[in-house]
Amino acid sequence: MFALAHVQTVQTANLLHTVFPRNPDPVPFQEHVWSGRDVGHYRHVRSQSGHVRVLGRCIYSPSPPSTFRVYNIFSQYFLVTMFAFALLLIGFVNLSFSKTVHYDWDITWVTASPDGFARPVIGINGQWPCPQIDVDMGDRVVVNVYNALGNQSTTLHWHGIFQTGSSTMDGASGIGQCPIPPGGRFKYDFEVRRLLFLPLAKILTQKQINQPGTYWYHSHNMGQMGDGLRGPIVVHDAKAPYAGKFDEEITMTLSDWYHEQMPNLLNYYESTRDENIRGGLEPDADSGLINDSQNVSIPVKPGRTYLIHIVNIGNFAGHAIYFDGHPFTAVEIDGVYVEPRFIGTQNIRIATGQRWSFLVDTKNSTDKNFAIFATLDINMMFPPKGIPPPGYNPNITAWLVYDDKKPLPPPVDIHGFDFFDEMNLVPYDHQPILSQVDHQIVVNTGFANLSGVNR
Ligand SMILES: [Cu+2]
Repeated sequence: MFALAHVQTVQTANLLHTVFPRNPDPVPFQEHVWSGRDVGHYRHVRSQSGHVRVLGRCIYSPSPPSTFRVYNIFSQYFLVTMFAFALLLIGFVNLSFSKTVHYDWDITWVTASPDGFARPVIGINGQWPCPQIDVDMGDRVVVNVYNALGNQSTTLHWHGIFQTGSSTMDGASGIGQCPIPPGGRFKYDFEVRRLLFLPLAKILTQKQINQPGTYWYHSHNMGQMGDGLRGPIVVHDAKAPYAGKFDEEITMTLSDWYHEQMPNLLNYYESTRDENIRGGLEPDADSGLINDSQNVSIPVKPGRTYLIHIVNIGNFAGHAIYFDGHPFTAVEIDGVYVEPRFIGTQNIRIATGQRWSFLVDTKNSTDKNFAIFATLDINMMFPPKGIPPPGYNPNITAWLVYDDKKPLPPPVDIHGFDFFDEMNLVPYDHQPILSQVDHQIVVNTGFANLSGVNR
């Protein structure tokens, strides 16, 4: 320990001498010949330049008489040295526990038919749905992107990740970065933290993720997330309040889905055609998806507790979701731990971009499989009455499958929802709601019809 401290001390002192050459006393310590009984005692010392250094302490002693190094414990050098040593130590500890999660991603067109209608979708390395990113707290994420689309530029945005101090990695096209042109490359390399003192945090934490919970990534260019370029991110935390209380993890995605490609839909949405035909409403989704598919089987084992992450990776419509016979206990929402909250038989509403994590206990027997029911928010999609056109199916079914040889039962009929109110969730750290407002600024927003187009 001391040997390391000494080495580091010398380096730091030299560095300081270089940076602050006008310091009247650049020599931090001196060689003195002291007797052994002085070890640990405070003494006056005089530096080589003759400057008196008040009290010093001998902290190193081979058998006397010998040469000691005397530190002035009040010296700026000593304090800086100890501080640098602490940073070095913390940095070393951090490095030994964190890792870099590295991806090489070619963004490519893929043909897929998640609801039975085949269309080009945007995938990664020739695969679609896009892969989930799994990282642990303290990890650094490096994603080398190559735009192999040929006909569209692209970016990747990491939804919910704060990108504090790394806004150029945020992926918002035209805001944080230029879009990556076809044939272009971009290296995303980001750190996530809630610490306030950034330069210090940077030294202390290297490039770390310390936002735990559920997130997702998506293209932030040309509406491409609606063409498939999106996937979940889960930041695992060994110190989560629910750590040790679950056996396995499952991630589920929810999405609205469109048969037309996004550039066409965006042109339509921002045209007088849409205004004339539908009063400027957003284009209708053709269907809804669970896990970028429909009628998916999610295998589960009996007598287990699952941590289930649910992400709405869609474009516009919110979802309602219900697991038959399997009540949820909410433990995280949008990357914030909450006091475990038993939702019971109430329904969950998930807005676009929103994330929840639930603990769900499975049944003790494998006698039966259970339906999962999700539906697009038709109130939002078909205002003002929330009545879809005849034949429109906003519903999606999946199953918790205990035994794949047993039948997959149809979902129960639901004629109305009893939604759980998220305002009843309590943050795990009990951070109080801001209450006293000193000054209020009211900003009204609304739609306007400009040149015959809803804006
Ligand atoms: Cu987003």
